[in-house]
Amino acid sequence: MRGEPLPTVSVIGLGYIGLPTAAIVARAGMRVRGVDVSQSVVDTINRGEIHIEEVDLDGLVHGVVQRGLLSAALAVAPADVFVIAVPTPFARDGRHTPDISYVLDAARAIAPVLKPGDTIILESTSPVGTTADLRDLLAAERPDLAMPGLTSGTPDIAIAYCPERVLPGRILEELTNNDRSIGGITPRCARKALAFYKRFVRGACVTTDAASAEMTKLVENAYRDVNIAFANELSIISDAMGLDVWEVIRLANRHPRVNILNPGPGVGGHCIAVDPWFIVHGAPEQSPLIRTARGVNDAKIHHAIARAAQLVEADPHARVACLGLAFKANIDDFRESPARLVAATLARRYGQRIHIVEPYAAELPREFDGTGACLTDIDTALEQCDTLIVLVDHDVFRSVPLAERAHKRVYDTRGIWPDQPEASLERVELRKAG
Ligand code: SAJ
Repeated sequence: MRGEPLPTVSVIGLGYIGLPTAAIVARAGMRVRGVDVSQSVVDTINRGEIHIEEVDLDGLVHGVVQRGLLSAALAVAPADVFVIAVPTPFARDGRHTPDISYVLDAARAIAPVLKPGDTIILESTSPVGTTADLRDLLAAERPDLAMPGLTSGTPDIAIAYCPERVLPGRILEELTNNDRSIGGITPRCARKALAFYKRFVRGACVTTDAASAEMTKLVENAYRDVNIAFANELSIISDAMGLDVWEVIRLANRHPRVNILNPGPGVGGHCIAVDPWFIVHGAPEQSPLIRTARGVNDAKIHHAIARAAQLVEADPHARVACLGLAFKANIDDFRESPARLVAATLARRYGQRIHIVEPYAAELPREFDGTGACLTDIDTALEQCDTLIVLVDHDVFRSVPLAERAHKRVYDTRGIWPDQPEASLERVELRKAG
């Protein structure tokens, strides 16, 4: 394999997964054409710059663009390997139905340039069966090419599913070092895709069939969602009982076979709060636990709003600092963030009393316009605010010493200050919301 000429690669979709993947493939020496529907994304990358925030990605992209290994374009061109990394959002039907139209659009764009020997790999998180749908679409568009699973002879094209499993903030490291599941429409397809990933992945690459690989990706995030739901439900129970959930979890986790995750203000991001629905949609009758976990995690956001509001109303003159808007610690991603939802709700209700601290934001998101809430820094907030609501466990918040917060009223949704004096914490049973 190593002796074979390097394949040319086309990565369709240059977002949080596609761009880092394109850059890492290019770093491994392969010539990569990235394709995106946005002219400004294409122009930015061709200047050697990036349009997303990710640790070390700027230097990597700059380097591979300068060396002529990575370029971006609006149109798909011939290549040996096509990697599809486009979004798979919900349809706008309010029923959490997966929308795979971007995947099928990408397949339609690739179809005219396909030639015998090419490999197509879908990386987008997808409902089970999507890789087969993609194959069927290509078969319809290119009846001249033998597609895998539809011919008794050797197919012209290999098609596989290989999900990413990287953590935002550690994408480059995890793209290289994580193990990968590679699911082929046929075993031969899986082997072709494996040969590609072996060129730049150091983790183990395990081959399987396409549907199992699709399900594996959904299961990983549903597993996490269910476990976070357990922690969030415990926090709501503990609030009702006047207990410190963090103390309960710390003690329970001393059991050798117990490892409870962390409660928070809800589950955010674009994966864990989304992917479980793809399972529920595929098997609605068989997935009560996964569906309920989604409900528990969504309900935790409203619980956090109710508790925070109770604290804000406890002293009508107090200035309140909401610490964090990001969907999790130490990143600048505010999309699908429970922290942002809690802070915006408080801003709408309590206006100028609300001060937002988010070191990763240059300005407040749109929904804060006209509320009177302001963006401030942690030093000013600690000087001026009497009430602190911790919504994100950014390191800069975690490191605030006790002396600077001991006399404040605190609602800590993330448990970052275990030494906060009992008297300063709101640990009362929630009034029944009207
Ligand atoms: N969260 C908690 N309590 C916890 C852990 C997380 O409330 O104990 C919350 C976070 O604050 C955040 C959300 O869950 O709001 C998700 O954060 P995360 O760091 O657990 O995961 P993501 O969404 O950044 O990335 C996940 C990862 N999946 C798993 O860990 C199983 C990542 O490996 C996937 O590649 C990614 O989804 C994806 O793209 O699917």
